[in-house]
Amino acid sequence: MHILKKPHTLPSEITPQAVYAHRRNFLQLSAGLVIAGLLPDVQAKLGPGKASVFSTNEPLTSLKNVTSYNNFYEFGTAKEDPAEYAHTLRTKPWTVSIEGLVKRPRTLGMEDILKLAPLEERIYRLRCVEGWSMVIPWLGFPLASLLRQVEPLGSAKYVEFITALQPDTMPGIRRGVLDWPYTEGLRLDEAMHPLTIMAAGLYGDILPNQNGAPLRLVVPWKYGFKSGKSVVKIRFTDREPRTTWMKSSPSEYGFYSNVNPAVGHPRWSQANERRIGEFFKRKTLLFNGYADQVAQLYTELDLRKHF
Ligand SMILES: Nc1nc2c(c(=O)[nH]1)N[C@H]1C(S)=C(S)[C@@H](COP(=O)(O)O)O[C@H]1N2
Ligand SMILES: [Mo]
Repeated sequence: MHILKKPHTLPSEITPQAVYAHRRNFLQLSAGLVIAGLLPDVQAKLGPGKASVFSTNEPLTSLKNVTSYNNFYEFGTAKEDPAEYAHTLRTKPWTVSIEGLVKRPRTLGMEDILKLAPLEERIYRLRCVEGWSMVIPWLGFPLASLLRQVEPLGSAKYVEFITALQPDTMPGIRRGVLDWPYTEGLRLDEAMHPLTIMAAGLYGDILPNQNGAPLRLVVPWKYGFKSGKSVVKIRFTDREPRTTWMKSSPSEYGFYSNVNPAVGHPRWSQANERRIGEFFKRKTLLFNGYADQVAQLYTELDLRKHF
């Protein structure tokens, strides 16, 4: 297991704004999740001030921007399309099948999944391959808690994520922009890393459809497209899965897709990024600023070759 070297946010470092945001989140969380009937006891599990050691203390991107500037191509390719069209996505009932190279394949309902591990707030940077970024307060749990349910076999080396395909609710899939359903993949050690979470909420409430309801992957050190939305199937494999973006353009999108300012996209630089809501660009950080936690996963990899 890879242990964090130092906490990113100590309680003493939390800015007044973050404290405010956190209290407000807590209130929304209690209300939102109780109303949704998802986790009546969530209040006992997440108290105010219990910021995760995995969280950044940078200012949050506004809820408005987080929920109205999205990539979810199933609902269209324009940033405002998901907020406009994703309300039709059917999220109840929802099951996630976990299969492939495992001892005990299982299909779990959303209610069972939420009982596996307490939801905690993780404030993560999200860096899109297009050159913008956000800071999002997710509510989630480690993907490892879910993967352990099925007892992976020793031969399992990778995990593939398959997301929802609802032709009648998704206007975007009728256009041939990508090969549907949208799929992604991780190496098993990346999938088991404590930074990798499944998010069921953000800003203290259940996940808005446009952000990948009811359950989406979040891998903060990789470009945003690795974080598949509305996941329905997880498959353990012994071979590197071919992902949607690799099929669409292998020279532009590699399997690893680690955020790397030194390796440009063939058509644009990845050296800088614009934080949504800010005017000036900032420098992009290696592994999106999570190098202390994840660089050790890649010591044997040439990151220029395995981009
Ligand atoms: N199923 C699905 N998941 C997806 C995408 C998509 O088009 N379809 N877009 C990805 C991209 S490119 C990004 S940047 C993030 C955006 O997540 P957000 O809208 O919640 O910020 O979702 C990722 N997950
Ligand atoms: Mo993205």
